[in-house]
Amino acid sequence: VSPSASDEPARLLDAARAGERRALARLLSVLERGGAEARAVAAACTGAPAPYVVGITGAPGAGKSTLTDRLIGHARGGWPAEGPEGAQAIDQLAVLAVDPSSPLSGGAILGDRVRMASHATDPSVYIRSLAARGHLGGLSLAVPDALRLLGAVGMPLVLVETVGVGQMEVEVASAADTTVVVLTPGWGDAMQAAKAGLLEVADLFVLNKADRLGVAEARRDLEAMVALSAPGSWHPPVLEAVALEDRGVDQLFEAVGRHRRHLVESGELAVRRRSRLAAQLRRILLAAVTQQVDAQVAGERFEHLVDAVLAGSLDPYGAVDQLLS
Ligand SMILES: Nc1nc2c(ncn2[C@@H]2O[C@H](COP(=O)(O)OP(=O)(O)O)[C@@H](O)[C@H]2O)c(=O)[nH]1
Ligand SMILES: [Mg+2]
Repeated sequence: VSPSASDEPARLLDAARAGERRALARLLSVLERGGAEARAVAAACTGAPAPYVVGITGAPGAGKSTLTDRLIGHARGGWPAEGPEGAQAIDQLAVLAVDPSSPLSGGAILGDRVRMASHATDPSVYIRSLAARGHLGGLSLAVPDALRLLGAVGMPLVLVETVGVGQMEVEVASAADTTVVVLTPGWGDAMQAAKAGLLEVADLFVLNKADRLGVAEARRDLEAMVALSAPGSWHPPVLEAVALEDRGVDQLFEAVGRHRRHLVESGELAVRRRSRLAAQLRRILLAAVTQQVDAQVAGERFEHLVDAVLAGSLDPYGAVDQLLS
């Protein structure tokens, strides 16, 4: 029996669950393209466990990819032992490098691949770049779909690196369970982050390139700004790291573990995930409605109504009422 098109996602998902990376890569490509096929993949992932998602964002060149590469190494040791759950193994993990700027994921991601090369041969680490190729709703829909898929194939942890600090990057990064904002001790870096809206979404700050001058000043500026933002039950710590030399990255992973425990114990993880899901449903609805509107506008009836308004026999709102009825 030859498999029908509708069997394809389920078959690929089974293969990906069994560890076939090519099947996983194909499924992610389907999600990037969007459309009916992507919907079938999303449906096949129904009920799958969610991975823990760590977003890593910050200006280009801050050292996100280098830091991510080092984080992989520390994460492979499992979640820290403290807390009610005790030590938990992380038997495999995925890294998604998300690039909203280039629809065909160009040079930036290639450089990232090189900087994450120390895990290239580790079969329990899956590294993939993701760009939205015509996915209706763009990356804001493709990323959650990809995360659900990675959970469905058994990834307990996903690190999501975004390339820059645009609005889309902030949106993607803040859709993580723990959002890490990477800054460097350069003049005005904290100010830039504040402008990009990064201070509000940060759960942890990392001052990377702490081997450079100006770390104390950068910390002072940042802490002053963080103190001004709304106080919650979690106070975002400011950590220092030299990713290049793997300094401070173990403390960073420990802090991610502490934040995760805080979210679980306070019940905030469930609350956050629910509101994220609500936002996703809203975006799907918006995309669907937009598609319907575009179809109306392209139709003959729409043109007739424009003519009617032009001729003075109908007002614009009345015309739209007719379209909606
Ligand atoms: N001096 C110094 N350079 C670093 C450090 N971490 C990364 N870099 C360098 O900064 C550059 C940009 O790093 P990359 O990880 O690609 O940054 P990304 O664009 O944020 O992903 C590379 O040349 C890295 O080698 C660090 O801790 N100290
Ligand atoms: Mg990078």
